[in-house]
Amino acid sequence: MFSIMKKSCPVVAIIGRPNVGKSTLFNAFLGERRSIVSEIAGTTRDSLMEQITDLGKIPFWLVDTAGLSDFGNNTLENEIQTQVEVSMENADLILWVVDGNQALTQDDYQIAEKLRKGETPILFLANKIDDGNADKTYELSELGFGLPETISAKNNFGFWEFTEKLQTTLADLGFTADSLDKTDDVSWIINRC
Ligand SMILES: Nc1nc2c(ncn2[C@@H]2O[C@H](COP(=O)(O)OP(=O)(O)O)[C@@H](O)[C@H]2O)c(=O)[nH]1
Ligand SMILES: [Mg+2]
Repeated sequence: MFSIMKKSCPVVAIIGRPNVGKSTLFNAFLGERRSIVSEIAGTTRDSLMEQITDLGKIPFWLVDTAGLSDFGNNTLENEIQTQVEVSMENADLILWVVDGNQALTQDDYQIAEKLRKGETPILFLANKIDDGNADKTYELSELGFGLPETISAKNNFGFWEFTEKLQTTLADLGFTADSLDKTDDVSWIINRC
C-alpha cells in the first residue's frame, strides 16, 4: 500500500483564529525547550516551527502558522485564509484549534468551510478546557467535525492523551518511527521567516 511507503517526517500545522491558544499549544509541545531559538537559518522572530522528536515514536515538524501572512497589509480574514490554505497545501496533518470557552465565531465557521473542501487530515481540538469539563464542547460539533479533543494548552490538561492521539493518527497516515528528515518540504515556512 502507498501509505506504507510514506516515510518522510510529517509536517503538522496548528491553525485556528487568533487568540484560541495556537502559540501556547506550540510552546506546550516544546516544553522546556521553549526558550531555545530555532536553529533554522534566518529565523529571527519567535520560532514558527520545530522538529519534535521526544513526544512518541514518530518525529514530526510542528508549525505555528500564526504570522504566516504578516508580510503586507493583510486583513484578518486574509490572514486566516492564507494560514488555512498554506497549511492545507503543505501539511500532512492539521491541528485545528478552537476556543472551548467561547461561542463559535464567524472565523471558526469560515475555517470549517475551507477545511471541508480539502483533503488534509484534521485533528479538531477545543483548547482552554482548564477544568477538564468537556460538557460545554458539545455545541462545537455544529462545525461538522465531530466532537473535539479537549485540552488546556496552558495547564497541560489533556495534553498527554492528545499527544498519544496525534501519534496514533500519524501512524494511521503511514508515518513511521524512522521517518526521514524532510527539511526541503518545510521551505515554505523558512522562506517566510
Ligand atoms: N485559560 C486558558 N487560557 C489560554 C490557554 N491557552 C492559551 N490561553 C490564553 O489565550 C490567549 C491567546 O493565546 P495565544 O497562544 O497567543 O493564541 P493564538 O493567537 O492562537 O496564538 C493568551 O492570553 C493565552 O494565555 C488555555 O489552555 N487556557
Ligand atoms: Mg499566536
